[in-house]
Amino acid sequence: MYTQGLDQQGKTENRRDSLETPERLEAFQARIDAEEKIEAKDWMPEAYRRTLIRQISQHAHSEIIGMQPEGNWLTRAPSLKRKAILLAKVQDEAGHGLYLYGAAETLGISRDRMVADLLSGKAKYSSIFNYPTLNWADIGAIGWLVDGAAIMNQIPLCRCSYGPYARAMVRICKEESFHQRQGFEIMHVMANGSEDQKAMAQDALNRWWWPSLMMFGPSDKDSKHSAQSMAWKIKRFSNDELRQKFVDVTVPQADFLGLTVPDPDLRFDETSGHYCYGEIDWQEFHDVIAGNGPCNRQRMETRRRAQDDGAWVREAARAYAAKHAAKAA
Ligand code: FAQ
Repeated sequence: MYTQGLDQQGKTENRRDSLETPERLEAFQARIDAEEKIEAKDWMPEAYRRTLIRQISQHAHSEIIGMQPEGNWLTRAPSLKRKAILLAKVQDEAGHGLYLYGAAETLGISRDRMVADLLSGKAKYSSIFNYPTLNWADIGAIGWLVDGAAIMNQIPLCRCSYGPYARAMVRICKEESFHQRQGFEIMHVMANGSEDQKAMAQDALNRWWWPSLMMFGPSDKDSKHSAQSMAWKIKRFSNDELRQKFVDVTVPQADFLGLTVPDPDLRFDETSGHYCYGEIDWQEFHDVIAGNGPCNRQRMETRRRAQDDGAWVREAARAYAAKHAAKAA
């Protein structure tokens, strides 16, 4: 019996060895339980492969779409130094997208297919990048909160059971740490600046706090993929566990900055040693994921335009490759 796999062009091909017998599934789970890394050419259940393609490609798309909110401030950064740092950060995000597309390609899906799925709206990207960057402090808030949340979620992914994804995450996390520090430093400067600058920093925190908590995904009771992804050690912690870690780390940082977290229900619970926080607006989360956030349409239009504008580059690269292949033949 054969099942279908995706080849490099996104077409299907027969895979002789993909019969999912109970013995094979058991042996696969035993490797996972023994903390062995699964590599691209190893046998894996189809659902494991599909879960990874879904998560890694969504992650890659997030990095690429995630260049837009900060890219919005490249021409308006307040100094040459700030501009140079922001340029480097936005370029890092492009690099992360490319490593991640590369990691997903090892699972047998082509980059063209992933990009087509993003542009058609079939594939998701992180909800956070559908919010606007209205003032310079938003660049600080993105680094501090968005990259901070990304690190909290991504450090455990360095131990993901799938080798190519885990290895890509090691470098990505190092770069995200620099991003988080530069964002916190922007917030620190603004929070200690003039009254107007402090008000901008507070305004940015007010707008980015709740969307940052939403980055961790639905609460555990509503997370449809978590149980299986944790059994496969793709995810090491649940969405709520990571969200709680983020809140516990970030609230003292806001205190240090002299800023107020916009949550009247926030309080430290001595017994558990954790911060208790208010209810997330899950309706807003679902609206944004459904395409109705403040900037969804703009983000997709910009991405489609970039794809169209780059068509000549892809065409030239193909012609160049064909010319060299012909010469070599
Ligand atoms: N936005 O069952 P779960 C960054 C979807 S990179 C949109 O809990 P799962 C760097 C989820 O896909 C940020 N959709 O799913 C940067 C699923 O939909 P599906 C991205 C979301 O996969 C910084 C459904 O809801 N990071 O920030 C969101 O087990 C600054 C059910 O959810 C990653 O992608 C959301 N927030 O857990 C760049 C990390 N949350 O596919 C530029 C890797 C959930 O069934 C500037 N990904 N959904 O239609 C993960 O760790 C996981 O995929 C989760 C979701 C935790 C995001």
